[in-house]
Amino acid sequence: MPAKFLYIFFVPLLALCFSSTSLAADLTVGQKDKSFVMNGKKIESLTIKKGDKINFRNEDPFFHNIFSLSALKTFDLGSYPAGQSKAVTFEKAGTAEIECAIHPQMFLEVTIK
Ligand SMILES: [Cu+2]
Repeated sequence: MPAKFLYIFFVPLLALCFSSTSLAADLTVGQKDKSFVMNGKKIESLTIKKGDKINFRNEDPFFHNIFSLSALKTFDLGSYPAGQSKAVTFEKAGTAEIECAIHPQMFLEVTIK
Protein backbone atom coordinates (compact mmCIF):
# COMPACT_ATOMS: atom_id res chain seq x y z
CA MET A 1 0.00 0.00 0.00
CA PRO A 2 1.55 3.34 -0.98
CA ALA A 3 2.40 5.71 1.87
CA LYS A 4 0.48 8.50 0.18
CA PHE A 5 -2.74 6.49 0.38
CA LEU A 6 -2.22 5.83 4.08
CA TYR A 7 -1.78 9.52 4.69
CA ILE A 8 -4.87 10.54 2.72
CA PHE A 9 -7.07 7.91 4.28
CA PHE A 10 -5.94 7.58 7.89
CA VAL A 11 -5.00 11.12 8.87
CA PRO A 12 -8.50 12.56 8.26
CA LEU A 13 -9.99 9.49 9.97
CA LEU A 14 -7.80 10.08 13.01
CA ALA A 15 -8.72 13.76 13.05
CA LEU A 16 -12.41 12.85 12.89
CA CYS A 17 -12.05 10.50 15.88
CA PHE A 18 -10.41 13.18 18.01
CA SER A 19 -12.89 15.87 17.06
CA SER A 20 -15.92 13.67 17.83
CA THR A 21 -14.67 12.72 21.31
CA SER A 22 -14.09 16.37 22.25
CA LEU A 23 -17.40 17.53 20.82
CA ALA A 24 -19.35 19.11 23.68
CA ALA A 25 -23.11 18.96 23.95
CA ASP A 26 -25.26 22.04 23.61
CA LEU A 27 -28.19 21.54 25.99
CA THR A 28 -31.24 23.64 26.73
CA VAL A 29 -32.82 23.87 30.18
CA GLY A 30 -35.99 25.94 30.26
CA GLN A 31 -37.48 27.91 33.12
CA LYS A 32 -41.20 27.19 33.01
CA ASP A 33 -43.87 27.58 35.72
CA LYS A 34 -41.04 28.52 38.12
CA SER A 35 -39.30 25.19 37.56
CA PHE A 36 -36.37 23.94 35.54
CA VAL A 37 -37.55 21.87 32.58
CA MET A 38 -35.88 19.74 29.92
CA ASN A 39 -37.74 18.37 26.90
CA GLY A 40 -41.01 19.50 28.49
CA LYS A 41 -40.41 17.70 31.81
CA LYS A 42 -39.64 19.22 35.19
CA ILE A 43 -36.13 18.34 36.40
CA GLU A 44 -34.32 18.87 39.71
CA SER A 45 -31.05 17.25 38.71
CA LEU A 46 -29.09 16.79 35.52
CA THR A 47 -25.86 14.99 34.63
CA ILE A 48 -23.68 16.39 31.88
CA LYS A 49 -20.10 16.03 30.65
CA LYS A 50 -17.15 18.35 31.05
CA GLY A 51 -17.25 21.05 28.41
CA ASP A 52 -21.01 20.83 27.90
CA LYS A 53 -22.95 24.04 27.53
CA ILE A 54 -26.37 24.67 29.07
CA ASN A 55 -28.60 27.32 27.56
CA PHE A 56 -30.94 28.60 30.27
CA ARG A 57 -34.06 29.67 28.37
CA ASN A 58 -36.81 31.64 30.02
CA GLU A 59 -40.15 30.11 28.94
CA ASP A 60 -42.26 32.02 31.49
CA PRO A 61 -44.04 35.32 30.84
CA PHE A 62 -41.99 36.92 33.64
CA PHE A 63 -38.32 37.44 34.49
CA HIS A 64 -35.92 34.87 35.92
CA ASN A 65 -32.40 35.44 37.26
CA ILE A 66 -30.41 32.22 37.12
CA PHE A 67 -27.29 32.05 39.25
CA SER A 68 -24.97 29.68 41.11
CA LEU A 69 -22.85 30.24 44.18
CA SER A 70 -21.22 26.81 43.83
CA ALA A 71 -17.47 26.67 44.35
CA LEU A 72 -17.25 24.68 41.13
CA LYS A 73 -18.90 27.33 38.99
CA THR A 74 -20.05 30.70 40.26
CA PHE A 75 -22.13 32.81 37.88
CA ASP A 76 -25.02 35.24 37.74
CA LEU A 77 -26.88 35.53 34.43
CA GLY A 78 -28.88 38.58 35.55
CA SER A 79 -32.62 38.90 35.08
CA TYR A 80 -33.99 38.37 31.58
CA PRO A 81 -37.45 38.14 30.03
CA ALA A 82 -39.49 35.47 28.25
CA GLY A 83 -37.94 33.92 25.17
CA GLN A 84 -34.41 34.96 26.05
CA SER A 85 -31.63 32.47 26.69
CA LYS A 86 -28.21 32.70 28.34
CA ALA A 87 -25.52 30.02 28.21
CA VAL A 88 -23.09 28.62 30.76
CA THR A 89 -20.27 26.19 29.90
CA PHE A 90 -19.17 23.77 32.62
CA GLU A 91 -15.46 22.98 32.24
CA LYS A 92 -14.74 21.14 35.50
CA ALA A 93 -16.11 17.91 37.03
CA GLY A 94 -18.20 18.14 40.18
CA THR A 95 -21.61 19.46 41.17
CA ALA A 96 -23.18 22.87 40.86
CA GLU A 97 -26.40 24.03 42.53
CA ILE A 98 -28.36 26.37 40.31
CA GLU A 99 -31.01 28.73 41.62
CA CYS A 100 -33.13 31.71 40.65
CA ALA A 101 -32.70 34.99 42.53
CA ILE A 102 -36.36 35.91 41.96
CA HIS A 103 -37.93 32.53 42.82
CA PRO A 104 -36.21 30.85 45.80
CA GLN A 105 -38.14 27.60 45.22
CA MET A 106 -36.33 27.01 41.93
CA PHE A 107 -33.48 24.52 42.24
CA LEU A 108 -31.38 22.43 39.88
CA GLU A 109 -28.38 20.30 40.74
CA VAL A 110 -26.01 19.79 37.82
CA THR A 111 -23.46 16.97 38.02
CA ILE A 112 -20.54 17.34 35.64
CA LYS A 113 -18.63 14.13 34.82
CU1 LIG B 1 -37.17 32.62 38.50
